[in-house]
Amino acid sequence: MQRIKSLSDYFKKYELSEKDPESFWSEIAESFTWKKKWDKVLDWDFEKVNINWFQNAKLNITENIFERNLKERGDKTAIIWEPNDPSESPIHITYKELYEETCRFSNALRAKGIKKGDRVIIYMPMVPEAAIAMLACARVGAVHSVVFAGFSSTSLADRINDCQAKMVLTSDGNFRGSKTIPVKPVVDEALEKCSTIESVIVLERTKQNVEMINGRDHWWHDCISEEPKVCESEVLDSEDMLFILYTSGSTGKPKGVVHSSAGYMIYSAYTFQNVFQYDENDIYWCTADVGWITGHSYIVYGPLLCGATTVMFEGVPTFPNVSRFWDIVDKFKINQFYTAPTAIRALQAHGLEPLKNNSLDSLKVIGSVGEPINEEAWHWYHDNIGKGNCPLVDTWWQTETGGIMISALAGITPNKPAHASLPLPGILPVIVDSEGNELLGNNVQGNLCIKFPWPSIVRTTYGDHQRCINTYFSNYKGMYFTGDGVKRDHDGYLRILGRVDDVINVSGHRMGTAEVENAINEHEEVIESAVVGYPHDIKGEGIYAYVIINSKSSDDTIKAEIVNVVRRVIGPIAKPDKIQIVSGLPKTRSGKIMRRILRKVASNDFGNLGDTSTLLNPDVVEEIINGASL
Ligand code: 7RM
Repeated sequence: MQRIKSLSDYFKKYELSEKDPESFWSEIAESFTWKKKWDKVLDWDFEKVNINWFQNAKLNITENIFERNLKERGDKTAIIWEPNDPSESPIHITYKELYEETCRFSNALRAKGIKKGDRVIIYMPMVPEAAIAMLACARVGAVHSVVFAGFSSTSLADRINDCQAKMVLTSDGNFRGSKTIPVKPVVDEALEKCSTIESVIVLERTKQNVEMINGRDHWWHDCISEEPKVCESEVLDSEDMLFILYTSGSTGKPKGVVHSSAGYMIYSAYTFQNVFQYDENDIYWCTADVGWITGHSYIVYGPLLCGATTVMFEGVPTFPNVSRFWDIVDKFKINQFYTAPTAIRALQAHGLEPLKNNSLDSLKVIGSVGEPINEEAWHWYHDNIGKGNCPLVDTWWQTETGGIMISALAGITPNKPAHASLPLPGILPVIVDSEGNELLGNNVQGNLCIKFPWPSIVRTTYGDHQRCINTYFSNYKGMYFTGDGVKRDHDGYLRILGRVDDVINVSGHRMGTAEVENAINEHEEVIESAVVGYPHDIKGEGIYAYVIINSKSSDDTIKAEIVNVVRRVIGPIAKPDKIQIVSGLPKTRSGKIMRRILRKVASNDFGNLGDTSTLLNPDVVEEIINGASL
């Protein structure tokens, strides 16, 4: 794998990637295993959104993880698994063992009729089998779609139906902190609304009682018990779908972001290697869940493609106490630690006491992802976890980008607090104003677009290509629009300012305001609702809901019911933090809700509400301010 060694090397590679992207990427691609090489490196069209990397090449990503690594690293630990309960023993799985387990499960998938192109839903806790499930799908050419196990049965059913999945891989239950959460019953409930699922494979984890439906449901251990430890991999085309991952946007329905095989493989591996500057014997830990893109690219694919040792943690940062993260760092002598600002802020709130028995001396690199990291959290993380001598990589990217786009390279790019800093080689960011004019030079602020394809760019939104075009490629002609605001400072370093659309980022989780509104509106006494984000000390953004109701129940009762509806429809992560019952919403004469005003009120920033003269109902603003739930 090509490795950037110094700042001047970075600038050199960046320049090459800009001048001659095809030779730049093909040189990187050469270090992978191909069944057949490409005819052409790149063909692209941002109008019809037709992007073709490594045209007509054939490969299987799992051969690049296993066959390519086994000779040198067969006995090296691939995954260290730390269970929820620290008194349960961790598990170390070597590359050879992971290969064999993946093969056995691949055979099991084939035995249940899974073929290339079939969609398989993975709804599992953070256990090694979740990674094995992903890899086995990839090995047989099935398209996995991991659904975060905290999502409700409704959300799960929506995703199954959208991609017409044939199979669900799940567990009996899930250990999370002091709780044991049922998982299989959620799947059962979802499947009442789905007709495409032929089988369900259930991993035994919590050993709680679950109902197994004859003919449909099978135990994981039974499925693999007779299967051999070898399994021929399916030959895939570069552009064959590797996975679908659902993500929220500004409309109500989550989109199935599609990633393809070759481009995603190359980009996740290249960025992992270079951003974290992984060395052969390092132990790397990313605290994300495999249900999100960060887990896909930087727990599973990127690290395993690079032959790294990657840690998977089943639990939560606060169980059995708030030292848990730091105990794990010391326990496995973690060298690279990658987490989200929300976790940092939550732990920061407990002060330095929880750190007093930890050395953290093994750390070489610390990373941040998922949301803007505020300067205070940046310094706390840098000074107390990195002890002032670890580079902090603030990595900006998205589900749709597949891998890290803008970030310092550990130990190479000078650190600048709260700045994602510089684009990776091959990434051409542009800042545009609302008319789409490119803002050149330094000290400019605007919307972040990317004007050239990179290997792991989103290929389509599953089942609705037009939606992909409309969402990402129509706002600014000839460019991919990220939905984020950005500032280029006087040094040319980039600082991400957060979403400029109706997406809010709650504890690093993307949430469409429309999605939350739709859930709230399911309550039969709700007439209308409007959801906005507001600054939240720990979560980054909190969810503030304005709700018009037609009810005789007390406000407190209805608020509690609304919270429950959202929990049931989406999942606990989307619960509103604040609910204000209102008699009306500020609307323009054309009937559009003026969210700008609602955002200001929710942020306790009434001073300058801006122009309210176009409002149909200016009186309601006063009422909203007076009743604001602050
Ligand atoms: C990886 C991930 C994407 C959105 C993105 C941003 C925000 C992510 C950073 C960040 C500032 C960062 N994928 N975001 N990383 N904002 N600095 N380092 O999170 O699809 O779930 O979310 O997250 O708004 O558009 S995601």
